[in-house]
Amino acid sequence: MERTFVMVKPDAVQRGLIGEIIKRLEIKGFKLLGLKMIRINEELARRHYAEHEGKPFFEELVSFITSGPAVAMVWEGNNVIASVRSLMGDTDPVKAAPGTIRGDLGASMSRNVIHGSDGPEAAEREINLFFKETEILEYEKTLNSWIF
Ligand code: 3AN
Repeated sequence: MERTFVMVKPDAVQRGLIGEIIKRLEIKGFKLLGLKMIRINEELARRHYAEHEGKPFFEELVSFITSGPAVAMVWEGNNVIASVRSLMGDTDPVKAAPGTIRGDLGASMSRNVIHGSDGPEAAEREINLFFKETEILEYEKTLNSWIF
């Protein structure tokens, strides 16, 4: 089954939104396989956001993402990558639809509370960047046949 990497960004940790964000993925029916609180260092931030290097917002993005603790997670489910992207909403919280995580909780493009992989290659790359294999748990959820 498909897996994705999700991060509760430092702004959301400071605002007390960890539980709210996890709840939205949990009640959708996805399975949490790995979770840890981390303080991202500059090297990891630059690798994670390598595709944005050179863009005007890149340095501010690195500085923001390293500015405080974040919560890194691996989630599993049918079409979990696209589904998490739609739960997240548009990158710009002003455009994100009400009901989405960014639409309800986000304030600005540079403080948009959550990251989720944007495709299968990114998901694999990001999961490997943040998690060791032993930190990802495999287990059965008996409810799965009622969800998918
Ligand atoms: P998404 O997180 O929706 O996949 P990306 O991959 O385009 O969006 O951008 C990665 C992150 O870079 C965003 N989550 C956001 O924090 C930041 N970002 C993107 N575009 C801008 C921008 N124009 N100004 C400030 N920050 C931006």
